[in-house]
Amino acid sequence: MKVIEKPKDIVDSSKIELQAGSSMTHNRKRRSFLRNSIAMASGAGALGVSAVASGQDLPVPESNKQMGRSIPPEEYGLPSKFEAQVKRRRSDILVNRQNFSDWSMTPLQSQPGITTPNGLFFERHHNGVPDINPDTHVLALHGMVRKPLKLSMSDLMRYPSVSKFYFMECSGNGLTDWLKPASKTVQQTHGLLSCAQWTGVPVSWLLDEAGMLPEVKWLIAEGADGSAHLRSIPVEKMLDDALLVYAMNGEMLRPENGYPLRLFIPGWEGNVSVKWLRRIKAGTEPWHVRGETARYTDPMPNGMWRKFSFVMEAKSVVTRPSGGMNLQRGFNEIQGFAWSGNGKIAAVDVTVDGGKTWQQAVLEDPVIDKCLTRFRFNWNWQGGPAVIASRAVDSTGYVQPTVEDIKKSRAIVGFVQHHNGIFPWNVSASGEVTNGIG
Ligand SMILES: Nc1nc2c(c(=O)[nH]1)N[C@H]1C(S)=C(S)[C@@H](COP(=O)(O)O)O[C@H]1N2
Ligand SMILES: [Mo]
Repeated sequence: MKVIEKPKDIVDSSKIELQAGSSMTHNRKRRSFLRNSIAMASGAGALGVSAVASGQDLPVPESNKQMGRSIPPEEYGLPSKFEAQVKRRRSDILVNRQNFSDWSMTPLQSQPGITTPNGLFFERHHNGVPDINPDTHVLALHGMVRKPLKLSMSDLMRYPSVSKFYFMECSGNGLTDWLKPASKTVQQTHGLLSCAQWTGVPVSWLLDEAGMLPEVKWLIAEGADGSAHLRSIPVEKMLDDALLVYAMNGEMLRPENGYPLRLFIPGWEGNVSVKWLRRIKAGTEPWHVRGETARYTDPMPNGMWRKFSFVMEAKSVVTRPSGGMNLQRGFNEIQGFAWSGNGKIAAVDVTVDGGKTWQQAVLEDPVIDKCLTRFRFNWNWQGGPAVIASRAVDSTGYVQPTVEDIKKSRAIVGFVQHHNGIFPWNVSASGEVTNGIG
C-alpha cells in the first residue's frame, strides 16, 4: 500500500513538546522539540495541544452511549449545524439599495481544499437569478456559420463531455478595498473568487459542427436572464478552452451559477462566463456592448481606458491567518490560495515583515492550470506586530505586483477592476489580525 508521505517541512508531532493537561500529575520527560525554523518561544507546547496521560483522562462522550440518527429514505445532505457560520455573504461595505444587481462572496477563510462547495460558490448577477426549466431551454449557435444549430439540453448532454478544474474570479474582486473603508475578512476582501470542477462540452466541438466560417474573429454569448447579459469573446479563446458547462462539482449547476447551461471561459474575468446561456453568434468584430464599454475596462493614469482586460493575472492571498482571526504565539501554519489566468502557479513567496524579506512557501498538490493552488508556510510567531502577505509567480514568470507597481500603469479610481496587488494582513502585538490596506 502506498502511504501519503508527510511533507518534510511540516511539524513532526512526535517532536512537538505537548503541554501537560490539568489532570496530568506524573512527570513526563520533555521531548525535544526543535525543527528548523520552528524554534520554541517558551516552555509551552508549540501548538498548545494537551497530552493524554492515561485512559482516565478520556471521558466517554455522550455520543458513544446512544444510537445515532438514522438515514431517511432520501435526502440532500447538509453540513453539520456546528458549521452554520460558514456562509456566502453579501458585501459589508457597499450596501445595495436593491438586490437585483448584487453579489455574494465565498468564505475563503473556511475553505480547506481547492474546490468551493456549490452552496458557497460566489454569485454575481446583474438582474437576479432566473428560474429556467431545462426541458424547454434551447441553445442557438448562429451568425457566420454554414449550419446554424439549435440544441436542447438533452441534445447537448448526448455529446461526450470533459471535466476540468478551474478557478473563477470576478474582475471586481477586492474593489472595495483599494478604496476606504476596508473590509474586515478575507471573504469580504477576496471572496469573489471560487473554484470548481466544471463538466460540459467544448465550444469548439459545436462550432465545428455548425461549420463556422473562416472569417470569424469574434463571437458573442447571451444569457436568458433579466439582464440579457452579453459578452464578445475572441474566436481563438473560444476554440482554445471555452466550455458549455451544465455541471459543477459533480452535480448539475445551481440556479445562481447558470442552471441549466453557462459558458465557461477559463482564467478570464468571470463576466465573460455568461450564465443561463441561450445563444452564441459568430461575427467578425466585437459588439462593444455595455459590459465592454461602460464596465469591465480599466482606466490608465493618462485618462485613457483599456479596451479589453480579459485575463485574470496571477494573484494570491493568505487565508489563514486572515482578518478577524486571533493568533496564538508559537507555531502557526500560514495558508492561502494562489491562481493565475495565464497558467499554473510556479511559486508563492510569503513575508511576515511587510515585504522586507520573502521566503518560499510550499505548494500543495495538485497544481493545476488556471485553478486555485494551495500554499502553506511554517511560522513561529514570537509575539509583536507583524505584516503577513503572499506573492504569486506563475508559469509565464509573471510576478504578482505590489499596489505601487499597479499604480504606475493604472489609475486606481472608482470601482477598481482587475486588481491583483499583494494584499497584507496586519497582526497586532496581541495577535489580532486586521486588513493591512485600510
Ligand atoms: N447571464 C449572466 N451571466 C453572467 C452574469 C450575469 O449577471 N448574467 N454575471 C457575470 C459576472 S460579472 C460574473 S463575475 C460571473 C459570476 O458567476 P457566478 O455567479 O457563477 O459566480 O458570471 C457572469 N455571467
Ligand atoms: Mo464579475
